[in-house]
Amino acid sequence: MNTNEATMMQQTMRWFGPNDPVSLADVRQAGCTGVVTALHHIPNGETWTVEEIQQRKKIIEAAGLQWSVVESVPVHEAIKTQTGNFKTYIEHYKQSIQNLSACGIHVITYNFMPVLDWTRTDLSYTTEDGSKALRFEKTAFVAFDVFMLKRKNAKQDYTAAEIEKAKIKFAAMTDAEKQLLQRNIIAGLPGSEESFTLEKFQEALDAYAGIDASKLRSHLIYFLQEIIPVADDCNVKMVIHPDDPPYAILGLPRVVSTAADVEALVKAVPSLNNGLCFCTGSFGVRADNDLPAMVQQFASRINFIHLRSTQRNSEGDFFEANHLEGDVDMYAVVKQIIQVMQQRKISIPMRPDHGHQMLDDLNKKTNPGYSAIGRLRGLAELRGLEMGIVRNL
Ligand code: DNO
Repeated sequence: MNTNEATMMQQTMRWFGPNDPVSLADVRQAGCTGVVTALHHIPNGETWTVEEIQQRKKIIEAAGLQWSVVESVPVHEAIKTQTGNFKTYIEHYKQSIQNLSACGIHVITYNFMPVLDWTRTDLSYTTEDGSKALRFEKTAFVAFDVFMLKRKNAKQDYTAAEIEKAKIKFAAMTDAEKQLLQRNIIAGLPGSEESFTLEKFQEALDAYAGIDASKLRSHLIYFLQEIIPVADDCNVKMVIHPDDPPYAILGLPRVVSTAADVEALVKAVPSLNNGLCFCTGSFGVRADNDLPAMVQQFASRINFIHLRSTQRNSEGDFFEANHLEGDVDMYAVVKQIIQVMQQRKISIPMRPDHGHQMLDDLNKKTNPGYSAIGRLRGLAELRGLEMGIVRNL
């Protein structure tokens, strides 16, 4: 083996646990050595016990894999709004960090997006080659917000032209289409921590009345000031996942969308265990995010990587493109990551984030974005790209 190869990214895939239609054996055959998973059955806010963690770890190791990264230990909504029992939930969170560390798991992903995790309007958008991708269509989103949810003041967030387009779209939609759109937006995509009915959803949004971006940021910083010292003590790297999409939606603030956002967190809590999950698909939706420059800027804190591309248009829509296509300059990003790994003399875990539904995936029930073959294609292409760059250095 070339010595440079030792610094290639660790290949992993997300696995949703024993009920995932993609098995651990599949993940292994895809070329992975690690998995990224979470104890999705533990209610949000409760402590992950050593017993539960060990039980899951054994299953993974019995399949010849390693539990490389936790994605995610959810942050309870009360912590984001600083209401109710939020201090108790923070104590539970600290205990979960300690327990994971005691079990030998040292990278923990989380996010701080209010109410909704990642958001799309269409989960089976047919691309030009017939494979299916996830898509965010601005007009559909505006139609949901203004005409279905009927959120107060929603109209202020859009231009008159956007509202007019949404009105026309909404009028042409069948009831089934409306229901599907609602489900896609609020019923929770895989890995999301919450799922809602329309009424409950409005209540969840209302909890953020009076919480603007600067307040939400201060709540995140408070949370970091509490948990990062614990992570320092037990050698755990906390990595925050960026907002997806990386801007405010539905009147909710979002504070992990740009380099300046991440910089503010780093300044407030400088420990290197206050780290970043570098997700190219999320950050890449904004044309003003310079991804290779961000890898360089946060070189010392990127401890988990999601590689994915999106294709934007001028209407504010985007769809998830093939991994080496779309708006993300994957060559430049991977090259920069390799440099970081060589400087730090470490291998950083990476997962191909999402994949199209293609070939046999099209006839199977798959978790949206988490098909076996689509991700296998992504992983294979990324691995080849990486090896080509490494061997050329
Ligand atoms: C989507 C994912 C998100 C992400 C969480 C991290 O595929 O990237 O669900 O895992 O936001 O906390």
